[in-house]
Amino acid sequence: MFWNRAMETIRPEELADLQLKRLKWTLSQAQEVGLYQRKFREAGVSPDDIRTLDDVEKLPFTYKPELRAGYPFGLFAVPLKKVVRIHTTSGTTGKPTVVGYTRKDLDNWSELVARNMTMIGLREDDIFQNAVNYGLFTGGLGFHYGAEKVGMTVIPSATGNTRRQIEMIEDFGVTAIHCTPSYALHLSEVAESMGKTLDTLRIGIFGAEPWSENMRAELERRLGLKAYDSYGLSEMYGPGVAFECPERNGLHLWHDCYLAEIIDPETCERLAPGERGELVITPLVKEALPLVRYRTGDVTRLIEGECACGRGLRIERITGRSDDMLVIRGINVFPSQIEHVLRSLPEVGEQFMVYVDRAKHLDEMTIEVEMTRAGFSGELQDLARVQKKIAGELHNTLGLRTAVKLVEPGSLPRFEGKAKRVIDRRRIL
Ligand code: DLL
Repeated sequence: MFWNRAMETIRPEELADLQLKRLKWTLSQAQEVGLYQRKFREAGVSPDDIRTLDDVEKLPFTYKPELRAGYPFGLFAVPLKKVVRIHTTSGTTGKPTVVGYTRKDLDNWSELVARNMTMIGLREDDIFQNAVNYGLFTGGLGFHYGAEKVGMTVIPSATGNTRRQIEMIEDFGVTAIHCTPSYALHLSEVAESMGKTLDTLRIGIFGAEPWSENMRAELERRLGLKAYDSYGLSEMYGPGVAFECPERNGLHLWHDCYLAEIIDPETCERLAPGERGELVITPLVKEALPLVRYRTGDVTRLIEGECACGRGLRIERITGRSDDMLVIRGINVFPSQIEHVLRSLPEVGEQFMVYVDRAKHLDEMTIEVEMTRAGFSGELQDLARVQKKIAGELHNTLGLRTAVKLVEPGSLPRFEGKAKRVIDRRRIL
């Protein structure tokens, strides 16, 4: 079933014309932004040089740290009065990345999410529990409005209180649930311990973090539903960039709204069709925050050719990152953010180490922090105060609780070459 059959099954020649027209429009939007005026000048290219879709290779890439320069609203291509909502996502250091949406952006976004949900057979008579964070994270409101657009009965349950979530599924006869795959696994475990079988559930939408085919099999077995992968990123509105159809052989990337390229992250050269590399996206319809060749950092490959469902372009499930970003309980964390916080605290010494573990299906982050000599020889209650302060500062910046362990100066490993400060001990099932 289609939400927008014309766009979802558009013929390749027509699609190319549409993409080129929209690319040119996006570049004219980008011209409104100081960052792009400068970047185009430095690259010696003008939007008028773009005559074919392949000319996109003449354009400069946009890197996440560049978004920081415009904090908070400097990258918007429209006056603030046209921006009706903002979301944020992790930046690479102290301040978050801010994403603005015009009215039209919100309409585009909910349409894309509605397409996803219709594609997997969700309808007006479905009861949809949206068990993700409803704040600045795009997964909450993004799916909420998409599901309402389809006409489903939406339960904005948000996160937390797993037993209550399970009661809601049972009491309201929930047919579809959206959450991170790791939370879904936790939910299944708690449901089992409560002796609940959650028979009404038929569809699970899982995303915002990497997961695997084994995890899909486990979730389907334990929750008795069909599980679908959902990919997106805040810089591209949020969820709704690519989504699995019932064939579940790759995720359909909405080609009328996003122009996808795959590059070698080291050489920045474009790779041949089918090769695996970093996904670079130029959004084609974004008004408030236009972006040009945005380096997502996500590793995947393009799957060309038509799918049995009738739709076009697909990407394979995201298999990794080309940078050091961690996704912890659906929240993106850059080690540079941790470093930024720690370096701003006088009690903290030279080194730190970050350990990521999965305990009972949920991710935990532990940060070992070397103290300064003076800090470490202080009273025990001082140490407890410092530990609390560090954990508080990290929570403020990362939006995530971390366990902080203070250690003696000189006790953490020193690196001769590239420091390896993050040890990810999770095994993605
Ligand atoms: O995670 C948007 C989203 C919400 C997607 C709900 C799906 C469902 P950000 O917080 O900006 O946005 O994080 C984006 O998360 O660049 C990927 O590294 C990772 N990610 C998102 N979806 C998937 C997925 C939302 N299905 C970053 N598989 C992206 C693997 C994913 N990684």
